[in-house]
Amino acid sequence: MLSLTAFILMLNHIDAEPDPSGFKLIYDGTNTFYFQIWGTESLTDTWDALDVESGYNQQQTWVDPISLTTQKAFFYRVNKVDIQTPNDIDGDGIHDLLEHSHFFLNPLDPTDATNDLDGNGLDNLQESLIGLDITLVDSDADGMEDGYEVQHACLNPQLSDADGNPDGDAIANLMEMLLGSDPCIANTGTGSLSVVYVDGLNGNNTNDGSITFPVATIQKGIDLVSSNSVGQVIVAAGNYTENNILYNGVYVQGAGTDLTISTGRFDIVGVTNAGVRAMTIADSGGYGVNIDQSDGILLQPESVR
Ligand SMILES: [Ca+2]
Ligand SMILES: [Ca+2]
Ligand SMILES: [Ca+2]
Ligand SMILES: [Ca+2]
Repeated sequence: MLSLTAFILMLNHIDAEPDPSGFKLIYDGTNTFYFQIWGTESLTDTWDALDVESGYNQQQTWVDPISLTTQKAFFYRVNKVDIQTPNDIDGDGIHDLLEHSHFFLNPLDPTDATNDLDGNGLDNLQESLIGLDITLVDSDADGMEDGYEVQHACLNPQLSDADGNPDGDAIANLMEMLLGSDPCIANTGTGSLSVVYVDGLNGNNTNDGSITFPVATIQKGIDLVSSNSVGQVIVAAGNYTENNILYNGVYVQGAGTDLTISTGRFDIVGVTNAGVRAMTIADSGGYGVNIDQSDGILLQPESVR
């Protein structure tokens, strides 16, 4: 004998009617609540989670995908849940509303919490607990992936901190990532990683390139870093009209758009892991940057014109 019973909990209004394609629940939606639908074949059994439905201020219909003809006695229960305090029907740690709003998550499947949808090294549960976007490799779009930022406690995956320097060693966070050094531990001495300062106005190419005694041209800065191995050339605001040749592992960083302006050319040929950023590269009559047969090149001038 077929017996269908709808249990109505905390709902203002609900209709239940048989439907050839399955048992149908019709209820009044609301913007401030969502609904969990549970079912069981026997009131002495545990309730099984059947679905999560969002509210809306209109009549909602939910149809059980199991057809009536194959259904034995069945009982339904609808729970109304405040969207401000969502539950977690599958108990995987990711709340129902987040799962319901992303088609690739299933509020009834606890295994999707351990997937890493965007492949950034953090699984979906870790991202949801931190409040990161589980669809974005780099939630704050600062060039450093979420997983990298979480692994380094001095970085903030929800704040654009590529230019920050929490270890106070003169190498900005993004540069540390690209150079393979730890952004949270100051690089002491020159070692294999060096920083050379360039100041077109106050520098002199006979200087050592320290912050106190900067060199005058970008190329001199590149040459000094390259002679040491890898590192960063920090170029002060000003106009630079030289042509430059970039080498492996050297990153040139200006003071920002329209502050550091290069009207010379950057030749990046046969180079691995190098870059130019935070400066304006103006057209010097042909092209500002020539990249050829190179790999891992970061080119992030604010404007190339
Ligand atoms: Ca969940
Ligand atoms: Ca992820
Ligand atoms: Ca980031
Ligand atoms: Ca640093």
